[in-house]
Amino acid sequence: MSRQIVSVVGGKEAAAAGTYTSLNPARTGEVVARVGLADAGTFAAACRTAKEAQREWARVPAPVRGRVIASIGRLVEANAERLARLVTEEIGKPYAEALGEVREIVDTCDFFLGEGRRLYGQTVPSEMPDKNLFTFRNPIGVAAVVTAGNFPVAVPSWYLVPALLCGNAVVWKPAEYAAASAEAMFRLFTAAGLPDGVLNIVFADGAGTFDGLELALGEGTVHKVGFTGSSEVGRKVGELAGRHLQSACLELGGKNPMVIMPDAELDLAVEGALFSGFGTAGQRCTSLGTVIVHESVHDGFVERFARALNAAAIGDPAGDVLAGPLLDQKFADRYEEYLTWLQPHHQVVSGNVGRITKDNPRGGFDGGEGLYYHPVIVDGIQPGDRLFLEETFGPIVGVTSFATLDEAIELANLPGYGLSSSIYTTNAKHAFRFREGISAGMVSVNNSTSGAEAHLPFGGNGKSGNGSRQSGMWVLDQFTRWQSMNWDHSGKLQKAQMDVAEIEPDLDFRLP
Ligand code: UN1
Repeated sequence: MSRQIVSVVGGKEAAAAGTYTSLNPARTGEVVARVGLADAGTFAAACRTAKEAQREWARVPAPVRGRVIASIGRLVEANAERLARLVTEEIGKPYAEALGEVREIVDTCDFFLGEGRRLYGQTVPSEMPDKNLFTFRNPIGVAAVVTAGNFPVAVPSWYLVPALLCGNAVVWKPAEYAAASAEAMFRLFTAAGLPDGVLNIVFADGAGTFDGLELALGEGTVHKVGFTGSSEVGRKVGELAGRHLQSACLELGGKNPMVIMPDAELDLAVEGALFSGFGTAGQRCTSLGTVIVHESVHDGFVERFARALNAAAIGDPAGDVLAGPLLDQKFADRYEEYLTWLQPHHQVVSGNVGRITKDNPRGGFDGGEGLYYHPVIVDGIQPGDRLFLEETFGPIVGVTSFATLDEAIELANLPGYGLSSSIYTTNAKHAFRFREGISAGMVSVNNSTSGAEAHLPFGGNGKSGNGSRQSGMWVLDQFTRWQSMNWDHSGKLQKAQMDVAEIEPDLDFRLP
């Protein structure tokens, strides 16, 4: 039985201007939810409601807000299997990965429930006597958060949890194709006792969201924009926020490189490349883009990588598989376009290409009604190729080779993204040289490009973002603004820089 879901603003269901049908990508005949889509006006109204609610929420002591975050973590944990099953049903993420994704929300809550008792400011010495300096972290106000559906619950929690903990209200616009998962998470959050209007969920299409955001920014009801999605849309969101003198928190695409040194443990590298490239069917922003492998181990690596991929299971995401279907038709269409970037100088070393069907099966699997695609390894990638330079969200990994580490680093940086990266080596010098030279915000050594832990800074540079970081204590700078205070209790006006005592040194002094 499919669900009917609509936006919830200020604790009340909001009117819908259109509908969207969220389908199960493993069986596209199955409707997961019918989603009422709001218009720009509703989005802007939600931001006004959030602004109202935020005042009271900010006055709730931070340790008490931390207790609410603790309750969210408990509720998510108690509903983990149900939520994970829904994620698997709605976006086709293999169940084990979906459970891991749900775990990431709990980890985020575990981190931030304690932050309620910290949110440290500082006491700072003054230049003058009888004067004290302090810093405070103030909530920003309302955060408008727009998220993708490849991580329909974990990545939103990276915004929602710290934003709420810091005393902000949130208007959350999840991806339409992951609406049921988002709505379930919203219910868990509100069950923890958040006052109405502190967290609002608005389902809308891209255009409605953008127009709504523009309206709200104009009305002064949004003070932080969070966006996870493509570099193309991120640019527009960043521009819009910039016009309103705001810096958005942008988490965008990636073309994440994996460098394999001649001293690498090859089997470990193969395992890492397999998960990085094809876990979540290659649809993580941290998914592997290109393997940059040393020429001396190139042939051995490619042969083992192709063998490992051919042995891996692709199929029903409820089962034990490396990958299920693509997230949604929109992603399948885009992926088919990426496949047109294959050139005569490329060698597909993984077998068949394209949609898995009766006429193009993968072993005994014909894909049924699902959006299943053959996972592809392409060797012979060259630096000028689109497949080398652009993000290809989906199950396709390129391979190219290099002679020196400096050349590998140059290749790894060439596409101009800078989210995640990886090097396989047994030599510490290579690992640190790579770390220093790579432009990515995240570096793995002997590990997958994907699968970051939930309490390290997460974010990218270049086309992967504007330098903002999520997760751990670093995200606090997104959801609070520093306020400095000075308090003079000397009873007189002491002027900074001017009324400062000076102790005269004897600068001519020299040792005998
Ligand atoms: C994303 O795809 O937007 O590090 C985030 C990882 C996950 C998050 C990916 N923890 O791969």
